[in-house]
Amino acid sequence: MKKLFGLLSMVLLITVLAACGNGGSESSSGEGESASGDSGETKTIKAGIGLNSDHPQYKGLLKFKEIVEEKTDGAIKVDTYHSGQLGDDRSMTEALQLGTQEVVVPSTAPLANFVPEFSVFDIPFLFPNEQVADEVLDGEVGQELLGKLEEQNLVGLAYWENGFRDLTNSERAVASIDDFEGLKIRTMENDLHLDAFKALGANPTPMAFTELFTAMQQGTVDGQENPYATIYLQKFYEVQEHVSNTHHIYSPFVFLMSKSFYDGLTEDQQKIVKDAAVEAGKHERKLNREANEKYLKQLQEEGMEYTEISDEARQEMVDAVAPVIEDYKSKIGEETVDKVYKAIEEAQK
Ligand code: KDG
Repeated sequence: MKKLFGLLSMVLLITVLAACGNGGSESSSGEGESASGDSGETKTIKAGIGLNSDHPQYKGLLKFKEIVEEKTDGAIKVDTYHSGQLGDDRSMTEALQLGTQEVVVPSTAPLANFVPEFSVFDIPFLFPNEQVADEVLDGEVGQELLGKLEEQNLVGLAYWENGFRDLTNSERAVASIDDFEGLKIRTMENDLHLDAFKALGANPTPMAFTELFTAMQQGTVDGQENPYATIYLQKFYEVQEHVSNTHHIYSPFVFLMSKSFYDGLTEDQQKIVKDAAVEAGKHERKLNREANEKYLKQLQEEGMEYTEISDEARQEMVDAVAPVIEDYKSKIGEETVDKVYKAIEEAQK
């Protein structure tokens, strides 16, 4: 009897341990030996983003899941989390460093707190359009920057797109630099963003995306800046009245993986996750561009007042932030800044 009890306890213990190894995950793909797996044990990727499940970023994440689970025959499964369920960009990135989360797709702006060179993409009015951004990011200098993440225990697998950021607020129509005066604007947690908004005359506050809606609703801030897709899909029109096409910064996303997790994959699996991140990124960029194009109209249909920024007014903004950019060149790293400017020039030829 004692022996039988001992045996039963052992079986129970093994079952519990196997379940823990699965990370208590939500997805239900099969376990077992696979062509791409090394030991037959299923590996689980917890992938989180701050935006909600309607956003193209989440659709991109689902595409990544589909490719990886199919190509590894279920040896790697991907559990996806949206709306900051796992935290904000910064805390999720820290979780990757600690090895308690495997994937996050943050904007490059908060990532500059980990690798300062990423702030090169926070230079206002840097990219003229998405096509040039693609060439620079997917080209030599963009890939070189991804390489710098390794020192931070992170692996940058691909760039995705957040997009050109536009200003919204609940106070007044913003048509020129004068209209920024005193506006309480939430920015991402990034010093260059903060200083650029100060130079425009606004009163900026850095804040995690997960706190933004409530801050606007309660009037802690008057406004924020994000691409139209985010403004619409996160229903910011419920708490914001004005939108202007400031297009002041192009935000890339970086598809990040925890280095300790990546290093534990077989070579085959590393290739699969890398290719999947790139492939899913192409899908995400396409959906994101379609979304940004269609949602300005829908924002107006929801009652937001749209103000067009004239070329002249935009030039005034460019001039106002120029000293800030000068000041940041050495903080970002002159070499990186020069390389990016050169790559932009090349991409326009
Ligand atoms: O999933 C991405 C978001 O967490 C965030 O990067 C969105 O642009 C963003 C912002 O304003 O914080």
